[in-house]
Amino acid sequence: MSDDEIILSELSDEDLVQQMHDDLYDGLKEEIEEGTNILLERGWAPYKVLTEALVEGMRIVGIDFRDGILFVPEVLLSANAMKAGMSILRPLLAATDAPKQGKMVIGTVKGDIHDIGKNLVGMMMEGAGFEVVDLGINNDVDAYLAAIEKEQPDILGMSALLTTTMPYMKVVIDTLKEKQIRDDLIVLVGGAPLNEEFGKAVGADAYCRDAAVTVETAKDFISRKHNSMGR
Ligand code: B1M
Repeated sequence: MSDDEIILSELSDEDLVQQMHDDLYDGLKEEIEEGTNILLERGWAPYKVLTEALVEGMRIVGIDFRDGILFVPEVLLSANAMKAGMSILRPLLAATDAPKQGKMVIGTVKGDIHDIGKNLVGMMMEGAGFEVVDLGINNDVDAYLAAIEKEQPDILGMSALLTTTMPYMKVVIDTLKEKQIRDDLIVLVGGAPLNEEFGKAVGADAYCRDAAVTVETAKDFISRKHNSMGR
């Protein structure tokens, strides 16, 4: 061991989180796993580890990716490290006594391979008591239609991270309208380049800024659906 090697377990919480941002930046999977476990052992709530150590770290990666300081291969390593941390948190976030809420099919749209945000939404929805069917990335309209037919979900979730792929959400929603099944579903959309106006323009029920908002929005729509059925 070299003299300057950092022992993660000896760092204060604040320094450890800072170090995890650096390790995520450097794509160090094992260090991210270790840091995640240390914070959990110190009594941090899984959601706090997720948002403060992992999501914040990825936000910093995003800035340097945008500015041409980091490139795709490096960001892929960061994404892998992030996913390793998320897989430790997933069972903890999913372990819930929450009453069963409903079913959601979610997938990233055609042409888009970003899946971290979508996975996070899926994890949080499971934690809130929803059954989640994850279609993965790069879904064309037929993939969504087949899943809706097979799974009969209450909610369709779509994710897009690129300005070039987000218009595809309208293609999917317009097809649902053509097939006269649009009103059978609660359609929620999300992803960094979207906003509320875009959500309305494509005909979604709501744009969800992040995973926590998605959970609240989904619960709200499900309870409204149940109330209107009860009338
Ligand atoms: Co890409 N990428 N990327 N990328 N990447 C962005 C999105 C970008 C903003 C980076 C930048 O320039 N600043 C930029 C898009 C620019 C634009 O369109 N305006 C970009 C680009 C350009 C590209 C490529 C074109 C680069 C290239 O090849 N030259 C390429 C495209 C590939 C493709 O999809 N066809 C590409 C590739 C990649 C990697 C493969 C290297 C990797 C993805 C790995 C993976 O996902 N497995 C990657 C990454 C990691 C990023 C950034 C850095 C981080 C995204 C992320 O995971 N964020 C990203 C920068 C950024 O977003 N600022 C960037 C963390 C995650 C927790 O947040 O995904 O926003 P987010 O999800 C949030 C909310 O948005 C919301 O909730 C989530 C959790 O709170 N949400 C939903 C998301 N989906 C939802 C669905 C819902 C509800 C809420 O449904 C109901």
